Amino acid sequence: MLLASLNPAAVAAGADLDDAIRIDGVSLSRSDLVGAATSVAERVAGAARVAVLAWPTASTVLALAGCLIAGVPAVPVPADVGAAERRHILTDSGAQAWLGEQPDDSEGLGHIPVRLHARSWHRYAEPPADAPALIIYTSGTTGPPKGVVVSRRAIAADIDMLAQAWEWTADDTLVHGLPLYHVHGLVLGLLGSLRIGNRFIHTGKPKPAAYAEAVAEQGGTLLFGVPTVWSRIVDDGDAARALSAARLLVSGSAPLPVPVFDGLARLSGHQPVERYGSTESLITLSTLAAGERRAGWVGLPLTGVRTRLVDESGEEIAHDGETIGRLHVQSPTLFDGYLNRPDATAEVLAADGWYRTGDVAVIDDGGMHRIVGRESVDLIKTGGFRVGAGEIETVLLGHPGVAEAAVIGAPDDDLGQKIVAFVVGDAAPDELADYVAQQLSVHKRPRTVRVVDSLPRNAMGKVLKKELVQWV
Ligand code: MCA
Ligand code: AMP
Repeated sequence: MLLASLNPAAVAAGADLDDAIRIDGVSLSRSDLVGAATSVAERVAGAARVAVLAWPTASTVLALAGCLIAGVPAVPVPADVGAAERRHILTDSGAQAWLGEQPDDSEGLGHIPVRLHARSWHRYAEPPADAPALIIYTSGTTGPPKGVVVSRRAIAADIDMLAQAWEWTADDTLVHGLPLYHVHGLVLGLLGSLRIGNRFIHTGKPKPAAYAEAVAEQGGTLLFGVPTVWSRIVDDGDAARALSAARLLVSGSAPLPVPVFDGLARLSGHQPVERYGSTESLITLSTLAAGERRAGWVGLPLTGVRTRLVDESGEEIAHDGETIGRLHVQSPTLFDGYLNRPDATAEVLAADGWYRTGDVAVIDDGGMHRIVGRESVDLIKTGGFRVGAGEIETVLLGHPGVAEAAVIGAPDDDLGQKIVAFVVGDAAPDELADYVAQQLSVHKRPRTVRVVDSLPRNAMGKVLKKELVQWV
């Protein structure tokens, strides 16, 4: 079973757990989860796909678990989604209804409520392992986000590989406050907990004090965060010291700066485990609970994963810890393709099963990987969110006060990269940031908008983005 801890027979026979999930002030025992999520499953069974507006609530947990029980692919929609992106996700995914939380504007879709106190003890057969579980929307360098089709098999394999690497067991209490619409918070945090059977605490937002409290007062042992979260915890000092009682601190989704790694080690006594992956591949590399953790390096291939580095002509590159190449991955956790986009799928997923990650890396002779950067400057990682420069530029160009637009990710101590937009036109900078927040999502808004007389371009008219980074 994908959600192994929710096995109705085992739960009925006594394998219950009080407080299996704590989220948004609500506690759900394992039998609450089985009963209420199965009731959701009864209401969605037979649907082709449903949208779940992924606020961090018990309703979202039950909606997602119910879909997985019924074998209905769920489309997690960012809680802070704006109008244009919401429309795109619904149209592209063909979602038939909103399940659970509802947006202000439902875009004409029906609503299936999730009832926290409803119970069903119907037994569903486990859907086939190859069936799609989730369609997760993620940004490319250009165009609107693509729907990544993730199978049940991929999710189960990834969680099992990580459980081995991190010595993650039902005795852990996992804590995080990350969004439930991306791999990190949803697949690893929530579904991982429902598979392994550990307690799961969602802190609402990933605030330093909330992580500290979850460890000190609720027995948190295994903590997940993006580098921005760890950086804020180190800056807090007291919060970092409070994590000494935890078992394992795990960082991922973006590069963890060496000073943050060192700060955590100094203040909490724990060197963080780093792991690397993507929506398309799930998590494929990690340092080990029982192995070396090296600042700036993201670890070894998980069991069943193969990696290679290639140069521009596709030739394999030596694993000498120095020579930089394009990182390709083969893994049982790879996605099934981008929904409705065989062209885009073929660009990154070769017929021989190698996934082109778009990242450049080095591998040392012990198999340890260091991510050096991305092939494209147009894919931005801000606070751990992946954002395409192109999608923001398209929205900005749709504003009547903008004639030209170029977006970059500028280095930022807090967010890793911050979104900076350069525009030619007469719109007010604040208005443009709000406009992007309303159309795409709040987390995709430019943190800085600069109105300029002209954009630097080469002889072909292409914007020189590296020069714009220098301007910042
Ligand atoms: C500001 N706000 C606005 C506006 N400006 N609201 C509307 N319109 C505006 N123009 C408000 C927000 O609503 C929010 O309010 C507040 O300002 C703070 O903004 P926000 O951007 O949310 O906060 P932040 O503190 O900058 O966020 C940092 C963060 C966040 C919490 C670390 O970036 C985060 O959650 N990152 C996690 C990303 C993640 O999970 N990535 C995994 C991808 P209020 O606070 O009141 O709500 S999966 C992946 O990468 C792979 C698989 C992997 O390897 O894991
Ligand atoms: P996403 O599609 O949001 O899952 O983003 C995937 C991308 O995040 C990867 O291709 C990397 O560029 C980046 N990433 C994830 N984990 C790490 C990490 N530990 N170190 C550096 N970059 C990372």
